[in-house]
Amino acid sequence: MTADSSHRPAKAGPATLITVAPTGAESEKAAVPALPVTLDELVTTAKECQAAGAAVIHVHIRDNEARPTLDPGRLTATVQALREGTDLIVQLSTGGAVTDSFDRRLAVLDAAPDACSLTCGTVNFGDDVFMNPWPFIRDLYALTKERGVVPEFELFDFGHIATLHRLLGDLGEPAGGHVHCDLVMGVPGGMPGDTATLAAAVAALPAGSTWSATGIGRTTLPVMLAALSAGGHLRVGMEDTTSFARGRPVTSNAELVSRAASAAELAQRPAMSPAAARDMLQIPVAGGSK
Ligand code: KMH
Ligand code: ZN
Repeated sequence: MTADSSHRPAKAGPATLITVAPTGAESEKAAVPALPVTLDELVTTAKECQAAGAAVIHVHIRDNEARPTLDPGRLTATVQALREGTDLIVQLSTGGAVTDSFDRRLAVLDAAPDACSLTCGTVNFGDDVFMNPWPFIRDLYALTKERGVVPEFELFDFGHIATLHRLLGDLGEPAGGHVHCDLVMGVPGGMPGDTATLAAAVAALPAGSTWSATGIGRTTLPVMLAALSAGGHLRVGMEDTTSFARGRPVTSNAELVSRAASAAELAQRPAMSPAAARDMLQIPVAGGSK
């Protein structure tokens, strides 16, 4: 892997990696009753999503009042429960909620997940600001390397791609040696979720990297279709959209994964198994060899 941007990113393999982001930190349970917020709900959702074609789960957790939390004990219990109940790659969010401190976000790695999100820059986030200054990005990346946790680079805007190149240039390759990115598109304040933007972003990614894309809200379908047509992978889930179609709320995360798996099948790049995803992302099975 090199951080040289003069080459195109690696072509995707024959299968499509589907990540499910089932909960997020923004939606309220009262407004979105189908949102999984308890550990039982999360594990049930995870099993359904694995059966529907997901290979990775991007996890935010909630407290007893269904508010977002980065409580270390809860995070550890969540990682364990997901490992016991599924084969999914467990990717904890280090983004948390916009109100979470940098220290709390770094401490997410104490739960020893397989993988974690790592956002490569600050971005306006609706009426809020999702803060990711360079020193924090560096510290978090250094910690992922120290702990052997594989990062997924979350890119909300083009400046984040430049920062990813800087990060790889300064600190070297990630744990596992493979760079995987997620283009998060359509956030109010970030890059728009359309085909032209996706194509330009993909062209700027580090050589040899793989990538997925997710479109927030109404950009979900355009981004999914653009990503498949460009050879990328997919992230879907109720973190990113709570509407399945105009006027029709999402009833479960599994239906979003099923729709993504059907689209991938149609593109003749069917959903990737968790084992194949571990191979692609260079993530060993927890407690064993890869
Ligand atoms: N909840 C957002 C403020 C991540 O998980 O790493 C940040 C986010 C990104 O969802
Ligand atoms: Zn997230």
